[in-house]
Amino acid sequence: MDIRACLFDMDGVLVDTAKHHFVAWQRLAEELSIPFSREDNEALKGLSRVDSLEVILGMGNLVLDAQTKLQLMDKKNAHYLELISTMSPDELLPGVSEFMADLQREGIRVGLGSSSKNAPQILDLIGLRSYFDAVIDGNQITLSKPDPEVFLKGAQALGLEPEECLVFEDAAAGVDAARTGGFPVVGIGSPEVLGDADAVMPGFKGESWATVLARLS
Ligand code: B16
Ligand code: MG
Repeated sequence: MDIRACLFDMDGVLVDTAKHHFVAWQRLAEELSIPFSREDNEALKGLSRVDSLEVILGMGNLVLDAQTKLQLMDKKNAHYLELISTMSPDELLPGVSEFMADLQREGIRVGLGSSSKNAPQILDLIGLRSYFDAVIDGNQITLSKPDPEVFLKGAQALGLEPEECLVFEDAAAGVDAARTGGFPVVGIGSPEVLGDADAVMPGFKGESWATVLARLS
């Protein structure tokens, strides 16, 4: 494998924003009288904001007009932005900074492939922005994971082919997206959920570019 870049998903790979998404979606679901648990939140990982809302409305068999859905999404996002406003580099997942520094030393290019429209702001809050050669997020895509659009645009922005970019993903929908696009992919989390990835590891703690490559060989 001739891998020249890494494409990172953000939520759940670089930083644990899932807990904040959960709190914000749960408050909205409560207002709509739809029961929404932490397990239900798992299914939303990697999905766009609108797709996440559709899943929640589906759970409550609720059909709403487009205008109301926009208002609900704005409300959820305002609460989410409030929750993440105090986020700092302390909230980077373990080993992420060290891994980024190692990629820089090794001359491996770095891109973001996140469904989140809040990604640029979060990269700034967690102090990672300077590592990224390309940032593709929810603002530049029309199709949500498991469609590969976000990763294909990432590879294009780096001027590379999919097989030259290693994707890191924590969501099953994201692993599917990478595979459909022809990217090698490392799952971050448990093999039960991410078994379709080329390799699965719990996180970046103790990892380096050399150890990740060894997992793929
Ligand atoms: P926003 P990722 C995804 O980010 C999250 O996993 C998902 O839970 C969220 O709904 C989505 O971003 C959209 O986020 O509301 O901030 O635009 O995992 O693709 O980095
Ligand atoms: Mg994710």
